[in-house]
Amino acid sequence: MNLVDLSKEISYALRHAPWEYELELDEQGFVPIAQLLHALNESGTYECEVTQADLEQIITTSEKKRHEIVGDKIRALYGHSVPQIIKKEPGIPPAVLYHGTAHKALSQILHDGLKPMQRQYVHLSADVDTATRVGKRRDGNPVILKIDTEAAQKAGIQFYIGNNKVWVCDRMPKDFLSIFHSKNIAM
Ligand code: HQG
Repeated sequence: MNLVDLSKEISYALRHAPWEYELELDEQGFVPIAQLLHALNESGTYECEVTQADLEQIITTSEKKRHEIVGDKIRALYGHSVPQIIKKEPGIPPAVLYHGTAHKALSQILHDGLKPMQRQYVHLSADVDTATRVGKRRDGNPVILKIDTEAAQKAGIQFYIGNNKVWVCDRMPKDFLSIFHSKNIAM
């Protein structure tokens, strides 16, 4: 069983296209594990039967905690783009969060703030390493933005829990952003 491919397909099903799998997310994004396994095994994509043990192995061995099992249900912890807004649990984040992105997006972000773009929420990282990894998906030497979460909360911005490394919010106005690292600016 290729667990990376399986993890990607589960993220696709639970974040972006549950209807392609005849799944319906509840308001926190959960689906019954049995229904997900049924859909994955019906598709004929996998040579061996996908089992709950495979899902558990993905969660315990992945370097990122993307999915969560609670009782007989599973959900994606962040990254959703489905039209139905997934309710996230509010929380108090660390005083500073980070966001890694491409240099080509920087001027737009410093003008408009961070927007969710294709997803439901803006995704922020708890540490520079995580933000760098996120940013490297788009830029070999990404810009790292620093977010003053205390000032943002004072201005009414609510933060929600993704996982231990990922926090989300609805938007992040430019007032609370500063450049922590850029290839163009030595900080
Ligand atoms: C950028 C992955 C122009 C933003 C990652 C980002 C993360 C703007 C891109 C998670 C903008 C959206 C989410 C604005 C934001 N103007 N560009 N005003 N506001 N952007 O993929 O944060 O591995 O939706 O900087 O690791 O990159 O799949 O968000 O570059 O944790 O589990 O628009 O997804 O997780 O891109 O990544 P994304 P993200 P997984």
